[in-house]
Amino acid sequence: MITIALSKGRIFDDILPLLKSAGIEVLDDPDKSRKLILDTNQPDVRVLLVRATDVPTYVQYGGADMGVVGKDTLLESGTQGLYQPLDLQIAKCRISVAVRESFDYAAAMKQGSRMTVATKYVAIARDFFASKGVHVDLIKLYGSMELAPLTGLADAIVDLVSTGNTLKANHLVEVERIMDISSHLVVNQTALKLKQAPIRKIMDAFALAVKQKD
Ligand code: PRT
Ligand code: MG
Repeated sequence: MITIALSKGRIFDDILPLLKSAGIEVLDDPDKSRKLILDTNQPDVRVLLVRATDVPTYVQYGGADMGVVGKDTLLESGTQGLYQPLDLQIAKCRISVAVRESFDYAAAMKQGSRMTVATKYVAIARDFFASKGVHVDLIKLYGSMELAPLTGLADAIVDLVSTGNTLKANHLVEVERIMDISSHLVVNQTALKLKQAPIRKIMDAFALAVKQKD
């Protein structure tokens, strides 16, 4: 049995064509069913639905053999014991700094000044501002980061952006792009040894499909 950990939403939607290229079709629709373990047309392949941030944990401890997870989540959670063979080029976005339209970001980035930054991505934000030599006070949030500058909780946020519509709707502007993000395949190292043939088959099909797309 090969168990693949996925999160609902954009990663699930974007991985379906890649699974199909590996001959795998998920039989349940996660939006309609309450099942957390989904069958596929392959009797020896199943899909686990877990929170995006839990995918590395499931794969690291062998609860799943492989999984798909955003680079943002990998960077933030650490990747010990995870084999990361492939950038799948799906669920693409960027991680950026955003502030209120009226906020003077350039002044706040001058040496000696202090800025408060709210984010779910504390590690990524800390590394980024440290590399710029700017002192920031970080506030950890778990969602709706856009509210922080609007309520005075923080001067800036570090968050994922794809179309930019969410920032715009909340009168925020993207002032700096920290890095581009896409989702990666992660594989449990022991599973790769014990179930090498079926895992390699899926990895190779994914790699080919990614290559053919660009
Ligand atoms: O939602 P939940 O708390 O369960 O977990 P999650 O947010 O980690 O999962 P999910 O499914 O929302 O995101 C999974 C992965 O998708 C992330 O880890 C990213 O790698 C990737 N991804 C790609 C995105 C986006 N694009 C994205 N736009 N994740 C989140 N967003 C957010 C963005 O922050 C904004 O609030 O979607 C909103 C809309 O974005 P705009 O710019 O198009 O308006
Ligand atoms: Mg989300």
